[in-house]
Amino acid sequence: MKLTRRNLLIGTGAGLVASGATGAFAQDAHVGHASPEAAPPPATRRGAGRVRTLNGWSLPHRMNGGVKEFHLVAEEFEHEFAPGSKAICWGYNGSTPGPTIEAVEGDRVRIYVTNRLREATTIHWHGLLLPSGMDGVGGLNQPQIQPGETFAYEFTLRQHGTHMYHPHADEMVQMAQGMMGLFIIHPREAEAVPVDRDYAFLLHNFALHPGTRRPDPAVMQDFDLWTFNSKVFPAIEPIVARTGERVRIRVGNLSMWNHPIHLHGVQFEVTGSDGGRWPRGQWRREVTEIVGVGQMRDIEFTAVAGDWAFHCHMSHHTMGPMGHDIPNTLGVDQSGVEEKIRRMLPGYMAMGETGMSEHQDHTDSGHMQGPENTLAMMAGKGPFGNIEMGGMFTVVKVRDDIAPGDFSDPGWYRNPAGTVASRVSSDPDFGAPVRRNAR
Ligand SMILES: [Cu+2]
Repeated sequence: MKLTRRNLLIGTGAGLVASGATGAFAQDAHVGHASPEAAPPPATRRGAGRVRTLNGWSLPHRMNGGVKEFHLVAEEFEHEFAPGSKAICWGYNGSTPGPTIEAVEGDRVRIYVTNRLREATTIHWHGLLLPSGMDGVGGLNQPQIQPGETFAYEFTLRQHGTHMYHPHADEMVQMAQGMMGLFIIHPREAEAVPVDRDYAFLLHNFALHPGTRRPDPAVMQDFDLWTFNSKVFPAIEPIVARTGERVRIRVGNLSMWNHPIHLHGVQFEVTGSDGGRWPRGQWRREVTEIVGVGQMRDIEFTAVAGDWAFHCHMSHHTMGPMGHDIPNTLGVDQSGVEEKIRRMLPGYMAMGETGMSEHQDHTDSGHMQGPENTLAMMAGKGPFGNIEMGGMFTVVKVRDDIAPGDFSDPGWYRNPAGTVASRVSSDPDFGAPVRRNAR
């Protein structure tokens, strides 16, 4: 049965279900080969890229006779969505999403794909213009890559833009376990409007039911974890910039929902997609951009000092795990009921009467502890208290004094005096509040 917060809390869940193995997995990351020609940069978390992959990294390559060679290894490992929530996931080279592949328009690339899963896989290069036999649909374009085998894909990059890679074999399962990655092709010529900071991430969803350790591939709508690069708030890195810098954020969607991605504090321009950077006359000014399933969108803006929320606007997508089939208790007087249930189920808490913010992670006080390996519905502390978010949420942190290339978290914004909303000591002198339909 599906274990939800509700049936666990009211005692019908009959304890925790641990699906799959537990414990540490050897993280067996493979990042290319030693190169006699040009030693690849050390396989740091960040790798060799120009793009800042949120919480992720770019895959080093080696040159071999004018061809850029990469090596992806499909495998299983343990992944942490945020402290307190780990799962056995699938991905590439020890991470979900897999490392970002970066190359330049015109490059000849050869990508080795080794399958260390226990079932066949392939990789589809989503949005890339290439020969049919390199397109990666198992059975249609190529034989499946069986466990233990290595295949080579080779093609010339005839475009630039923000793209993705993902399996086209048992897609429902393999993508549900986290198999995906970014494939970013830089234009050959310098961009007419250059950017100072270039961020990228993929939107995804995982059905990691409370108390379990493997994502459930059968779920189609009611997911538990809504992720930027397989992380949830507050574990998603902030997007850091210096005041006045031009920032690009590339967002791709391999989840099962469309996501209206919303940025506070600025009007951004939508400047590109899988189709590359659009001609300037097509740039659109927006504050929310829907990134549809299977789509990419690039947004750009001039950074304005402050701490600015950046999130999906589907309100369930900025929440942690929840019971989707619970009755609506908003406004329901539960006094007395709580006591009665507590006699049968010690520690039971009636919830939802005044709202859901009691589902905040109050681990300091020991309040609202969920099942093992399960995040609270809301989390995160800011300079003014609980942020009450989860899932697809992070903060764009812009400061006047950030050095170029410094991506470290600058802490919370220090608001200039007199620029913070605050409690007033006496009622405003409006007389009776003006209300519609007042009698
Ligand atoms: Cu969303």
